[in-house]
Amino acid sequence: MRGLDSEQITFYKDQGYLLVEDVIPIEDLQLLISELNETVDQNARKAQARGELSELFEDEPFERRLAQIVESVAQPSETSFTDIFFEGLHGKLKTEGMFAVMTHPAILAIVESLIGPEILVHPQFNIRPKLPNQDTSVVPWHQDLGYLQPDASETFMVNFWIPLVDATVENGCMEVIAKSHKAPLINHVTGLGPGANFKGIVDEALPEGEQVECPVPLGSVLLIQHKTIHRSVPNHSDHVRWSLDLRYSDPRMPTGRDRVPGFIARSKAQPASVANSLEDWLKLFE
Ligand SMILES: O=C(O)CCC(=O)C(=O)O
Repeated sequence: MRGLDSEQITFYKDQGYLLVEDVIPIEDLQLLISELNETVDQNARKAQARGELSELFEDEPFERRLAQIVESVAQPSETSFTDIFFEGLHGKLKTEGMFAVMTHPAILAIVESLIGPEILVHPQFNIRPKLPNQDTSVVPWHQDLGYLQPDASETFMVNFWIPLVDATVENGCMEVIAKSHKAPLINHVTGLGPGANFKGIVDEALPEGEQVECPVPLGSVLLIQHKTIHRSVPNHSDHVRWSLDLRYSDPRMPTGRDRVPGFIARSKAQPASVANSLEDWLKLFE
């Protein structure tokens, strides 16, 4: 598997972001997508059994079904990730499909070309269903380091943003401020974003720099760094913008999440430390 070429590495280090096209064959995302489909179905059936949902929308495709279900019972602005429809569909999902994407050889090759052969899958990761016109999934300007302990300041992180449907400006893709990874950590305040539910950077504190919208086709990935200032824009489409955000770092460096383990995905120095399966990963939490 090839990693990044020297031109891509130079761009990423200089600009703080990089779109890499055609990284993951779409069939390699299917296990995760099938698991999510299955969970959407189970949640809908549970809600129906409780009398909270009248229609299951079984014929709707992956990118539309959850939106149709939720819209049939609530205004998008009223929905929250604590609702039954989102159980097992956001945050730190630990499944075979998630493990397969996190350890995908094409992803690890990109990471290795940036930080070498000692690779930790960082404990901070998310799966995100961003529904149409849903305030609480619109993420305001922030640096990922603003969500970590400051001891991770000097850790070089390779942060992947991976869509599970084509991500467009209309359905709420990411936006970055070019070269903002060269800024220090900026003060993050709570209560930002249209749902007032995220920590982030107020407009007055943003550094100057080009604000770049980053549509990402399915199979491609967006890379950023832990100080790159970024946000996601609202979803004005009729479907869910599903995505994952994953981070990778050198296992010898602080993660900024010292109470939660990551797992080693590759190691030349200590091959026996590698988590080779979902079970190996889950054992770290016992
Ligand atoms: O997916 C989104 O909407 C936001 C993702 C994000 O902010 C992140 O990966 O840090």
